[in-house]
Amino acid sequence: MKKKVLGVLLAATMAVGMLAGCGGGSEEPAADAPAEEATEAPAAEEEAAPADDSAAAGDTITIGFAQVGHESDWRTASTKSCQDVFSADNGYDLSFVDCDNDSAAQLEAVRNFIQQDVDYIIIDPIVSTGWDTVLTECEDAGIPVIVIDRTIDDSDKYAAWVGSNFKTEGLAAGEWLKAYAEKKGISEINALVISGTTGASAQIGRSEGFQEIADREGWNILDEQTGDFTEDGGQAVMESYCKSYAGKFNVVVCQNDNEAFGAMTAMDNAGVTYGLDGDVILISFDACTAGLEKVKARQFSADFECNPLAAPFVEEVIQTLQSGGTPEKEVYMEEHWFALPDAIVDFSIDGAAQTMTEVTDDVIAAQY
Ligand code: GYE
Repeated sequence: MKKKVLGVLLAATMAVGMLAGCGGGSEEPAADAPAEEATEAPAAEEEAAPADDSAAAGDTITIGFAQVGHESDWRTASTKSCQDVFSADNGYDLSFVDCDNDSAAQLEAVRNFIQQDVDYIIIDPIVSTGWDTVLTECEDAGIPVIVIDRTIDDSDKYAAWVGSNFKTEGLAAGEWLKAYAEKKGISEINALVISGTTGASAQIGRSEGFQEIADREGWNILDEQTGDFTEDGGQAVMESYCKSYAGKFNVVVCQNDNEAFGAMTAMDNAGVTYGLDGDVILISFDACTAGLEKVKARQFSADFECNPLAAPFVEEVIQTLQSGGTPEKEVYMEEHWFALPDAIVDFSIDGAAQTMTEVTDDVIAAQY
């Protein structure tokens, strides 16, 4: 019953989402996702079928989830989403492993799940390569793998992926910056980038997207160093940037909110002003609750969302597999771009006009 209602709701919100674009952190596919994927997945009818589905027969579905770690607010929300959806009450037995950003530990976790002979394995790949061997082992063991969030780029031996379009996020940040700088009469961009975990598809996509616009516009990217998606990492990199590039930069791009919190501390300590009323334009990604609070406080100039609430879509994939169906191979989450009215500007991505969302107390309260 619960699943049927959820499915119908998701199908309805997706149809609306495709037309409306922005809505504030809803579980919808990206506006740029192929329409086929958006309308077909998840399929409410398929999951409603009683069939010989083991959950319907009262059997618990066992799942192993190899999570990246606990490095950020985004990660906390992602973990909670999975634990809420794959709960005992919902008919699941979830083995959760926090891999603490260690790729070797993540491969070991997956191999342990194979040993345990779980029904499904969920992987959020810390880095995008090095997966084919262990995915072949999963395939040989007959255990379907669902990839969540970050992508696997050197193997296609998984049933489905549910996540965000990271390159689009980077392009959005770049196109927004172009439009905002024009509005403010800023003609020269000297940017410092604090990137995420090197080799993570979230890092690769955001870097590529932003770089593409920087190259097109002839911006100066002074440096790009990793803050590993953590607050401490962001602070350490920004401290060194404040020394090496004192007085030479007017844009800081942090690839997640937590890095941006750390960068704020470093800039405060160095006497650098930032945000809507400061000298430095501060751009962030994720747009979790605490990030949006910084937008509201005029400290982040804009925040580019990555929606961590993918677990209901993963459940749809699992229910489709349970009933013998074939899930969509790629399911995209919808992204929203957040700012205050002073920084809401018109921009397009590859010709598609974007709508920005104004950060209000209600928007913050609805976020994760
Ligand atoms: O942006 C960051 C987290 O993979 C999209 O990982 C995710 C990223 C997210 O640590 O906060």
